Amino acid sequence: MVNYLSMTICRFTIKNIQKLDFYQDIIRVLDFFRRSLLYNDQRIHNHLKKTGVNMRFISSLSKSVALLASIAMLVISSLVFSNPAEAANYTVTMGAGGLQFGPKKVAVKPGDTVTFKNAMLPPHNVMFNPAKSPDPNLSKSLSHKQLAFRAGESFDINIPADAKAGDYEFFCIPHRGAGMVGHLVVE
Ligand SMILES: [Cu+2]
Repeated sequence: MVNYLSMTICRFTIKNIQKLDFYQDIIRVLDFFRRSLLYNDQRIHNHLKKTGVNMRFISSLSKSVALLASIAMLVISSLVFSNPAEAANYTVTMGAGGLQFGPKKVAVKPGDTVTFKNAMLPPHNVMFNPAKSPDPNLSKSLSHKQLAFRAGESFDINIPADAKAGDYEFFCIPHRGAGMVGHLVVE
């Protein structure tokens, strides 16, 4: 019963924290640990059946360790959930080697910030295209219509925590015709 419970907790926890790359290694180690315990438990069980030798104390020891392992995983997973991944900051150059954004595509997560910085051939701005986005309202609110004229001038665009995932296309008003178009992909 204890064993079944701990295995269920393990499986549930692993499923839930697998998304977070940073903890992949810990999960792998703990999962290996869990598997070896499961294997060990099976072996002890088979041995018990064959020989009739009372090895229950070893079996229960293995169960206790398995339970400890699951508790450790629960602690780790609760740490993960109470400390969400830190927000990242990305930079997109406006006028990167011509009338274009560099990079043309930036992948972000909700809560991240993108700094748009002037380089060549200003002025530039960033307008999101509501027709080419998963959320037209967010597209409008993300837009920075004010033109940046000065060399090195920059502005930040914050991705709200509840941003809908998908590909948001943006462009620079003065240079849209020249192909100054970019993509913000919210993951
Ligand atoms: Cu421009």
